[in-house]
Amino acid sequence: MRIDIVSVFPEYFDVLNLSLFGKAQAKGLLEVHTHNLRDWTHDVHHSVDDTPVGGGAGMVMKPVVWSECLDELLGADLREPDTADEPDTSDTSDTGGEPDTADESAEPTEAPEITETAAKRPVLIFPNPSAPLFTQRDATELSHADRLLFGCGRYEGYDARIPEYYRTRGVDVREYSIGDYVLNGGEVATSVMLEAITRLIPGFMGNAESIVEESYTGDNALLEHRQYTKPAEWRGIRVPDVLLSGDHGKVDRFRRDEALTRTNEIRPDLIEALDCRKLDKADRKT
Ligand code: 6GU
Repeated sequence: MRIDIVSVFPEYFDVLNLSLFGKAQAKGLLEVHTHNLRDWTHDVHHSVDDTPVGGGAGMVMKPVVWSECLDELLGADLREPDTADEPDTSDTSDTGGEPDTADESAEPTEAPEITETAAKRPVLIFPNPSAPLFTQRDATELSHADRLLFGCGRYEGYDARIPEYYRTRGVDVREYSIGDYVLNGGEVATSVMLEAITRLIPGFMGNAESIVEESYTGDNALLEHRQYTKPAEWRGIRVPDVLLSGDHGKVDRFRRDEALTRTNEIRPDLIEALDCRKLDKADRKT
């Protein structure tokens, strides 16, 4: 997977050369390129933003600077502008940035199917606090992409015509928020999404099974049960006896029950979203 990140603070991403990310690059699983948006400015002040049309506080990132940058980075991957009036809607991937919950309720069965063309199209991601929430489902889908570009906005955001335009050029453009709080720019959100996506690339993590069992994964996403290690008693607090019983059936049932009860307490919205047909009899009692 090739990853490009455009930001006015590209140094922010220097940490990507450390740890698992660095190893994945060394192994050839990933290729990360960071770019300074100001490199595409022509004025002495290297300005990337301007006042909002219609008035209001703050500054908005200029489309002209972004387009010079993105035209260059996307280059050959851009579809000709003259076919632009018919955007490709044949694939099932979410080009419109709609929340994927609608899609989930319609078809709660399988993870989104990745068609060959969808995987080959570059995906351009703009972090945006006013966009649909980025979920594990999005991370899974994007882990199959060949090429991701992140466009980190600052200030009050970026001109809305930027994502609109690149959709017409055949790019799979996404806008995502990472949560209901406001950050100063897209850099932190980009790191969060990148980590969620890249750890799902086969070979990135040592232990593939640990990915399968964790929270938010699969069709019936629950918070994970709690974990314990030895000793069985520590500072007067005992590990639940059933976990020491050696009875794998009982252990599995105990963990499943705990996952259901904890999810119900902490994230009732996830229980609402469960597909009831996938619950067994014992689950329903819990
Ligand atoms: Cl994607 N960007 C910013 N600036 N703030 C956020 C966010 C993104 N997601 C949540 N808050």
